[in-house]
Amino acid sequence: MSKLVIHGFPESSYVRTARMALEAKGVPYELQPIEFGSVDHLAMHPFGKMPYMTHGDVTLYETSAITRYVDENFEGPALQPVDVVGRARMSQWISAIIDYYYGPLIREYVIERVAVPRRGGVTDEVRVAAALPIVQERIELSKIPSLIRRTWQAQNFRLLIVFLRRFSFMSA
Ligand SMILES: N[C@@H](CCC(=O)N[C@@H](CS)C(=O)NCC(=O)O)C(=O)O
Repeated sequence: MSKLVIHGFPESSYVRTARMALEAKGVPYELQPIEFGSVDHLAMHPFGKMPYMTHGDVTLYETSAITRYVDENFEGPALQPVDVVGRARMSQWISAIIDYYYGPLIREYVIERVAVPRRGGVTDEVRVAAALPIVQERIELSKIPSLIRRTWQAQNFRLLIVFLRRFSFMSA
């Protein structure tokens, strides 16, 4: 069987989520960098993002599609609940993380505080200060720690990535 390849850069939260699913399932894979915006990249991901996946004839983009494929195509621990309500909650959380957490935690906070200075820029402290109360409020609203304790499934990869990055960069 052909090797599964995740195309993207290791720093990306989305790439990490796909890789965590592969690691949890015990599926061997390769990580290959992308020439961002190239004809080859856009041929595989028409919206010009990462990651995308290739596995034999199967090509996929969108992290949720990749993690679902990995879960359902390979042996190993299940990454999705078996019951209907559990799966619906998983989708609810994936969607909520993308819509309500990713922006303030990663785009407004981590990227501004960490990635911008690493690239030689200057952090926009006003932007960071505006993001912090939103982040705090959303953490409190969502009772996230109890969610993480209860299950070890696909939605938690996204959560963990977002929160690990937030916490590891907290003092940056
Ligand atoms: N909906 C996509 C989003 C992927 C995404 O936004 N990836 C970011 C990396 S963290 C990206 O490619 N950013 C580069 C850019 O927007 O130019 C998914 O779930 O895979």
